[in-house]
Amino acid sequence: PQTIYLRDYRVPAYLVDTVDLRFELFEDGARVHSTLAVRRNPESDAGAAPLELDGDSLVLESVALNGQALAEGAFEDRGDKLIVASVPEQFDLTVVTWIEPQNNTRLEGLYKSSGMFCTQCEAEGFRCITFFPDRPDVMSRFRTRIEADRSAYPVLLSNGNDVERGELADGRHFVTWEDPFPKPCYLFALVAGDLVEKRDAYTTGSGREIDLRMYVEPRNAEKCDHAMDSLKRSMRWDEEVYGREYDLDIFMIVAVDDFNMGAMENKGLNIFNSSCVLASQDTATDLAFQRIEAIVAHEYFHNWSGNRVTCRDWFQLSLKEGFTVFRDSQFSSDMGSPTVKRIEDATLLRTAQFAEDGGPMAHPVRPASYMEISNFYTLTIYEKGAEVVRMIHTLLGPELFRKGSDLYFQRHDGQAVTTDDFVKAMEDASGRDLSQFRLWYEQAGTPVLNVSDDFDADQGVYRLTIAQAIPDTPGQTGKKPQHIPFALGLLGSKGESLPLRLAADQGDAPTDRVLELTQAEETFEFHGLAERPVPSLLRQFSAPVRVHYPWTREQLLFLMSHDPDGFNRWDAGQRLAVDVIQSLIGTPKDTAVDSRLVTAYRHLISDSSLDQALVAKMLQLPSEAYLIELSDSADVPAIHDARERVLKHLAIALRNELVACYRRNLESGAYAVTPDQIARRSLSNTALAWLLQINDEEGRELALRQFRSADNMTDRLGALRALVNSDYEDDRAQVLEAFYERFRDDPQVVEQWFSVQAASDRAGQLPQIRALLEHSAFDWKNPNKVRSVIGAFAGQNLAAFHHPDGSGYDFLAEQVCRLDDSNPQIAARLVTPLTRWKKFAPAYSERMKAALERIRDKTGLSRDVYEVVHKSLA
Ligand code: DPP
Ligand code: ZN
Repeated sequence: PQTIYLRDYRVPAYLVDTVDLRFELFEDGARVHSTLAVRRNPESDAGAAPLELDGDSLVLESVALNGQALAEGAFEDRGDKLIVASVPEQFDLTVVTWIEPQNNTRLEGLYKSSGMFCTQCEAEGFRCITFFPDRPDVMSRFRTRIEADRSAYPVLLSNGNDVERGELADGRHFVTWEDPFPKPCYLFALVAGDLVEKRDAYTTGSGREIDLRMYVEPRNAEKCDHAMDSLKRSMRWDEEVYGREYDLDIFMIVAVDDFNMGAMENKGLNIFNSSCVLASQDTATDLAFQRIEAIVAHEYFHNWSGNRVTCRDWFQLSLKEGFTVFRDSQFSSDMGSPTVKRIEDATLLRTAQFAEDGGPMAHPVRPASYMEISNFYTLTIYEKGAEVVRMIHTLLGPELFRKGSDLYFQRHDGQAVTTDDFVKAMEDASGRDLSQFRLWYEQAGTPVLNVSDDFDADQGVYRLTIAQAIPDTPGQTGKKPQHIPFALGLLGSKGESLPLRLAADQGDAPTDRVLELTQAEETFEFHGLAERPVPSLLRQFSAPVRVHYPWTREQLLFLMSHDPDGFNRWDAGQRLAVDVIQSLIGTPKDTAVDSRLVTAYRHLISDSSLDQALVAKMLQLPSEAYLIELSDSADVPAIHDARERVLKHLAIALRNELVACYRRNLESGAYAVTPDQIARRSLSNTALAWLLQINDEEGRELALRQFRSADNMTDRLGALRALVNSDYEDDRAQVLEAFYERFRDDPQVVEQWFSVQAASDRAGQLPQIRALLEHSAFDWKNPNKVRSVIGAFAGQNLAAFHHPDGSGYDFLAEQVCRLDDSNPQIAARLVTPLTRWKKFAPAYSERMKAALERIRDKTGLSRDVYEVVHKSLA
């Protein structure tokens, strides 16, 4: 496979002003008639170059220029390109292709899912539908006519407004859609199926009435309310916070079961993975409700950050994804608990994105090269990209940031632009110089901040010295220091916030401030302090960096109870727990656990005056994945064992407090997804899980009762998970069986049932995983099923996956090879756990490497998997 470089970018030689599509949909295939109004690009110096269109898996039936069929020899069909050597300056090109959606298992382009036709065109799926300049800087107005059997496909949808419909011979019908907004072809969408329609309406700030419609399979008709409400909240929020109003008269959401991604922001016609949009109290957990709200918002926000202003090329992917993730996280923060949201975002970043940034697939937020763009829908592009935007927001403040985003949308509406254009708008609106800040887009790797301090008691001066270093990553060494917003506070011995007075300050000094780091090393002096303070560093996780500072356990305990910054209170607890767990790795079973950890947790569990949402987060011990990420040569079974010992020690010591906590938080009143209720359910289910880890009989009875009587999925699944992860084998089998029998007809719930087992060190050992793959509800063609068994096993059941005999690695390699032929995007995703092989102790890493080599040696490896495997072995 070829590597594509950012530096090779050239403007397109030809532009396409309009696209006229006609789809004839049949059971054995589809015929696509496409007429493009093409003209030479005045900004290109390619002159009368041949016209080159992209294609993939197409059967070409005919080509005509200005209505005249082209003879053999006037064009060349190379499979991945259609080349017309000689074309005038301006012309219509009509291409007819035949495709087979019913056999499309890659789920790119037009395919069938549960009997309906649907599309996924980002990034390069449109070329699987027809020959086209498949690049985001070619923006066209689309008109789409869909023809299909009326009884099997009564609903026919595409982007924009439906302008015409009618009957055809043989029980067929058609609908024509017109999208007035020019768009890149990756935003094209088509849906045809037997779907029920849920309607609602929204009135914009300027008084326009928008028709909101959801289309789902009839069995899901009762699972739409939450997404619809989330959509309306998103529309309101984007008007209030960003001044962005919706622009078409109709906004549609469709749910499909087979989908590679979470959802897709096609103009006016968002297509969602069912698991990211359908919810009811009985079938979806709190987590799912929150995720759905966030994803509906994300896709809706793309209408401006992505669709109205789009990417010039795929190296700029973070332009839309980083910005839109930032926007959806602001939204979620406003809808729920800001501190909890920040903890969740930072946890994902520190666990998974840091791992990516320290591994063989590390790449900058704006990559310089790729082989397969699908491999770059990563945590770095999305989550780190969002952190980069968030840092701009922190540096500019909310008002100037809004000025910057207004300027960006105004300046670039209708254009395909770059991350640099985004930063430039922020600079121009604020007057700030972000030239050094741009390194965040160019340099990969997680900056490491080493912080040291000293206190001069005579002068009352506290000096903080911060050194930054950015590790080497593939293809990048000797990096320059970055511009880092570093929020901090200083605490006095009674827990009071001390003034942060720098030498240059006049007047009152703040107790919370953001330092701007720009040098490899710099020292800040805080004046007027009577005693040595305890530093609270990187408050709110103000930058995606690692901070090293030698806090003592006493200081961490102090910050856990006194830091006014909720995020850092949580972080102090995490650091303490990490320290305690790490010190136990590889020690004898009876090594004592620091009793101060027990005291701290007792306080958290018992003091109901604390913010319960924060407490629910603080009670979660650092995950195995995070502990692995923090180590250089991980021995996973040893990490698993040490973490479990700490958990059991806490559970035994706090047994009575856990029972009391469980009872105190038992649900009363009607189910609602509010921060308060979410916290209560999280606390009671954590208590239950801990009690079952120590074979507590009362805990067992509470879990069984909760399983039977729960009126919502969070509690039902909480009880199920606690029992599945316990030593009560008979109960485990019974609840698993009962759960399946009740929900066997609901794919989203069956997926949860699969992953509870696959992620469990009790129910998810390799023979059991293999049995799940044989289960009648498992379906290799459905990405959600693959993720819920194979993904959950390799990503969450870490002690089983890292079995010392290497069987987990071999298993994963086998499944990757199997999936590579049918769905390369999903296969490439599944490789991820193996790419981290250098992180593990030699006995493990050698076997992981061998598994990667086995995948490498498969014949006919897809470009997707090829890139991941070869980069990992390089
Ligand atoms: N569907 C993906 C997202 O919304 C790609 N655009 O992030
Ligand atoms: Zn997105």
